[in-house]
Amino acid sequence: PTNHLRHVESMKTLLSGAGNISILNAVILGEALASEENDLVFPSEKFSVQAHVPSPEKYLEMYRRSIEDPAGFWADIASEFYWKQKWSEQIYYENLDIRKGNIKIEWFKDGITNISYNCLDRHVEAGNGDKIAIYWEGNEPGFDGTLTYTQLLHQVCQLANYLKDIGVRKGDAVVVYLPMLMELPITMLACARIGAVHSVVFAGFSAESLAQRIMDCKPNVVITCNAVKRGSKTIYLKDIVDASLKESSQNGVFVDVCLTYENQSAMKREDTKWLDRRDIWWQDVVPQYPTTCAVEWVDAEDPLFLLYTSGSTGKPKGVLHTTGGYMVYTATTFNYAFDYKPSDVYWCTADCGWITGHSYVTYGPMLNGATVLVYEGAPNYPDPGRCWDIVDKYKVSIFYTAPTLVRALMRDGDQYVTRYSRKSLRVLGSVGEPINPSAWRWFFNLVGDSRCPISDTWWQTETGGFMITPLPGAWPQKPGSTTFPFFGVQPVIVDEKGVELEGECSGYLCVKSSWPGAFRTLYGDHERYETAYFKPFPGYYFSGDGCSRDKNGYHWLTGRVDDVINVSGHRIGTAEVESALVLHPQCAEAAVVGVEHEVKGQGIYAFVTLVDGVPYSEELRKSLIAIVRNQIGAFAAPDKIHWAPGLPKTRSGKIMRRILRKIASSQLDEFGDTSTLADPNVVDQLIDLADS
Ligand code: 6R9
Repeated sequence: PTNHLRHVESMKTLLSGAGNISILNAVILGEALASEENDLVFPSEKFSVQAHVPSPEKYLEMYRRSIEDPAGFWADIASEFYWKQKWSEQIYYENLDIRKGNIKIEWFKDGITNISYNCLDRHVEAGNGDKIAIYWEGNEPGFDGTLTYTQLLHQVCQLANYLKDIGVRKGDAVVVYLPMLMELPITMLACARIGAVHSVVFAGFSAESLAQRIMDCKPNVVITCNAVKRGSKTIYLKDIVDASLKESSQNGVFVDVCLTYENQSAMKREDTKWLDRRDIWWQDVVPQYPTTCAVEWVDAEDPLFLLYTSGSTGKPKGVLHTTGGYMVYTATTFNYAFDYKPSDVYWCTADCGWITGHSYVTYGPMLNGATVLVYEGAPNYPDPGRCWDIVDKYKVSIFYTAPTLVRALMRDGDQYVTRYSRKSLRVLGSVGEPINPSAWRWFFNLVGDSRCPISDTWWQTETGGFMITPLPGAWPQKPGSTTFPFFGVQPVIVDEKGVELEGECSGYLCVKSSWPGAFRTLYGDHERYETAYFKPFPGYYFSGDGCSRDKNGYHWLTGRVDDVINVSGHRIGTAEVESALVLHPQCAEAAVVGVEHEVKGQGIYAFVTLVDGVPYSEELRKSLIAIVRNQIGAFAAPDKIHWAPGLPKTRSGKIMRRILRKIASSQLDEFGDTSTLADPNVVDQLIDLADS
């Protein structure tokens, strides 16, 4: 058997010894238990018996089949969807080994389908058209709306018809810069319906970042809204789009149409700046189109969307996902990892501007015909009890969020949680960064009343869907561990030479063989795709994460091992922040590292060398932070600027980030080997300036 199968066997032995009721009670009561083996949180019997995967044995049986007979395993699942034409005999083709030629991944080749059809029409035709597809909750309490599956289908068709009418064709890119209005999933599904490739840009990105993405994929149409309120702040999105379109046109990329939704609760149309030949109000055109629209049938390997993410260089990577494999994979992972039942009300707090919103606000849930809650506002507005207010209002049963929010709410105090019933909750979820055991326990004990398993899902923009995740009800959890791989996924931990490690180990997390939801390329740059992900450890997909595996086979993610930092679950390349800083005329050089942050997970710590003769000042510090906000977005603003007369470099001029990380986290006695430093005095200067 594979390495992982052996681990599962050892876990079974563990379970047979630990299934005693006193441990179970102690864990459920949240008592601190001394030994590691006792640090297991068991699902209740009541939960397990009703779960899709009720036991380790069942998991093992399904997992084994998914590895030994991937074709049979995935064909059975794929058959539940509508295919205009079935895929060819060979269900998948892959070459993940760079030594054997170009990297290529294909699933359900020659299959013809449409994901929008499978998200909408399929449910309506099955008689579920009256089921609520979207509950929408506005920023202001009391401001809300709903759409049934039939209504959602109609709205999607109207927009699809409009887009076709203005000339959007299969394969064309459409850039979307919208907040969490119902119009965001509507837009994604409308693009997919006509075979257009959506590129959703998180509406917290700056004009500069948006322009960069527009120039990369050259859409004819951008879809936005005039403004949005988040908490007590109003954000003028249309102004940001205007600035980005100005910039892109100066660089020769012209967008014909800017379709703008009038978000009346935030801004009136009269107050919106307008360019007549380009800007069109959504409400003036879209509702006039027919509510039916023939589907554009696409090949399983036709692109579905582009989503830019950060890498270790300054230029964001356009991750490209295709249709068939992504469809089957997001639907299946959603179903199992959340133990989804048709009666569930599901809420994922992620924004559709990130991969979590793509796979687990829109596609995964809707492929399952789920009722999805979409929340426009900030999770702590008007007070830190808002999430639980919403949970009670809609009887949310599956709540999926990020550790940064859990930690923030934990700090605000238990009274905001206990004020609400939360009785409807059944399953909790976590994503974006490692969840520390104390936050895990608070989430489990307080929010979920020790009743709801937590699915801590490890995955990435690149993987399309969950890779290592608990299956609630199947086995005990260890707070902070993402547990075991999903069906069809073969994670391996390798050392720096790329040798697969066995048993209890720690190293670089890679994946052997493809899975249906894997990304197929980086848009316009297949070479970078190969170099960044498949060259570091030949034969494997390299995730960029560190990971250890304990003696029971549980996986523990330890964070990025590349120059990417994770701030509140958002991936930010240190090089991106550095490139922004050096645009400042008084900044000579910058080096950015991540530093532990109580709420955000990691904070951004920037060492800045000024141009000769420029004095340090508070004003300058502010303008350096402002330049990052303007270049990337507010979420990437440095938490700390550390003045640096010089940076620690090797004699060949390479910045020694290891030392900078130590200085940033005040671990001043642990520099390790500094003998390769070109000028050792630099370190002392930096320490002296730490608090200035
Ligand atoms: C889905 C998403 C991916 C990076 C990934 C890793 C971190 C995500 C995690 C986790 C520990 C988890 N990450 N989920 N680390 N435990 N459950 O977040 O995609 O924005 O591409 O970020 O996030 O470092 O490599 P993306």
